[in-house]
Amino acid sequence: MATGTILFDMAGAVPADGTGTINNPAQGSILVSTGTQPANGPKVTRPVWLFDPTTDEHISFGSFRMPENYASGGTLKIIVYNVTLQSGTNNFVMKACLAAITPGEDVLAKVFPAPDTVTIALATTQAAGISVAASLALSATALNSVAAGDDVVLFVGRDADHASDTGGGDMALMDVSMEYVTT
Ligand SMILES: [Ca+2]
Ligand SMILES: [Ca+2]
Repeated sequence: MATGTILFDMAGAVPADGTGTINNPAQGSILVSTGTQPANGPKVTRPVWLFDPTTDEHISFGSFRMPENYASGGTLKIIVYNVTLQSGTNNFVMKACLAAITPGEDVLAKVFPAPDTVTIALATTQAAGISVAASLALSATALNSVAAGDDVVLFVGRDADHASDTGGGDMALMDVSMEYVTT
């Protein structure tokens, strides 16, 4: 047993298509550093996803095949930042879960189980653009009985209308990976 890690490509994420109920997309954006670049190098430039403060928004990573050495678990390791200056003490609330399809199972009508949430505490009057790391150990329900070799889609969203999601302005998602227990 060891810890396996799956890295998700931020540029490869897919926004929700806006159909149905609260199936709203986050906005993809390219963040360019305002700092002074080195004489012989570029500006730090990266893809991020921006999540609204009041309306739930979502992206999906997928699909990927669960590694053959997957045994159990699934803990998301996340880094976000606040796009705007915060007023007082605030949190972001994120939500996530997997849809796992075992070969032989119907693909077209697949649905996600109930997602899990994680509350991400920000510093008091946190300045804009400060990165915060968070961790979400997905429950058995949110893991959707995933097994080695399954096809998997991971969704990540901001639970913007959650009572604890008091953070002002957009939440920017920078990084997502998933750790699991190997065979
Ligand atoms: Ca919600
Ligand atoms: Ca909110």
